[in-house]
Amino acid sequence: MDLGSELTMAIENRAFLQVCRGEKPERTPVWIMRQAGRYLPEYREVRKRVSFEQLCRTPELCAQVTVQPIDRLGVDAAILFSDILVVFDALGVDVRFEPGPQVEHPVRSHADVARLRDGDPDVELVYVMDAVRACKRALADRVPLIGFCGAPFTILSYLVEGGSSRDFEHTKRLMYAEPVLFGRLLERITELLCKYLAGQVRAGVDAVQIFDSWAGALSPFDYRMHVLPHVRRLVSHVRSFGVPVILFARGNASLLELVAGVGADVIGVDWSIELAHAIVSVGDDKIVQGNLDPAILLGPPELIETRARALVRAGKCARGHVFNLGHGILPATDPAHARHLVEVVHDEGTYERDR
Ligand code: 1CP
Repeated sequence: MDLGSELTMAIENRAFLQVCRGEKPERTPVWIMRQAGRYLPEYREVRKRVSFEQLCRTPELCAQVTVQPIDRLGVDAAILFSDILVVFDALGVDVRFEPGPQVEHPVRSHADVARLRDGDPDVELVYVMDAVRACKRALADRVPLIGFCGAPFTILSYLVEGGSSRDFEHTKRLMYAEPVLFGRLLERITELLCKYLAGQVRAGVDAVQIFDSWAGALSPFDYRMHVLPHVRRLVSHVRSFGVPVILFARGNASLLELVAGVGADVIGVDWSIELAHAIVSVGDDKIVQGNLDPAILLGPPELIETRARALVRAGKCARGHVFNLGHGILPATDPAHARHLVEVVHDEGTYERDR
């Protein structure tokens, strides 16, 4: 079933989808991880009126903040405003953002796993599907819409730790001391994520990014043995619907080779490695996304320009390059600097120069 290619034909700015599909675009496309968020005054304005949780559950407001960076920065793709942890609603797990996530009852035992609900994401997360539809209406085919979820391990780590973690003690204890339970929990989460992303595709997203934000907590051996098979299943499930999949595993560049073997259309690269080296690791037949250090946007415009131009040129050694930061934009960033970045990437990345 190929829902993707036909539905996305109408989109005006096709550069992002062209690169994801291995075609040559007119110019290097750029979007910014966490582009809708706290660095934008218009986002903070919305957040004065509603909590983060309410915002995620109000489709019209999600659409409003999803479009904000398109208007202000001129990026080539929108990303659905939501959070990776909303899937806890389908598992019957309460999470609050204060502002970091806090899970009321972390899941650490057989009994905890048995208590998880088996909710249908089309029902329990219908507000996300409605938000996708609202975003598509609000975008009116100007740019493609990226849907997303957390990768199985990253979601598991929040469930088990109960929030953010430095050393992932509870998660790793479960993995080493109770590998069968760990595997069963990852399987449950993967099952849910497959259905959840299928729902997002049906609702209209044009591409999907899977965030494995905490993959870097694992050694390559453990990532390959315990986690990779689940990621592979999720990626191939979503690709079967015909939409491109970006896989972004953060925090350990030595995982890149493994990640490249999963079969995602685009490999996200964090800022800890030179893009040129990342391209060697994954192979120059692969499409990459990344990887400017978000903190560079705190520097002066001339520095942003020099670094961005160099990165666009480095990206031309890959089969395709989606320009992005190597992690989320920092809340202290001046939006004018983010806009400057987009303009520089578009200027340097125009393919006319190469002819
Ligand atoms: O307004 C606020 O105070 C809430 C801050 C906030 C925002 C703006 C959170 C809480 N989540 C989000 C939105 C969000 N989260 C988006 C959509 C916006 C966009 O990209 O434009 C996306 C894609 C995410 C994804 C997300 N949430 C990740 C993966 C990306 C990454 O940064 O690695 C993770 C790990 C989360 C968990 C989360 N949600 C919120 C916070 C503060 C965190 C991180 C906490 C931690 O460090 O563990």
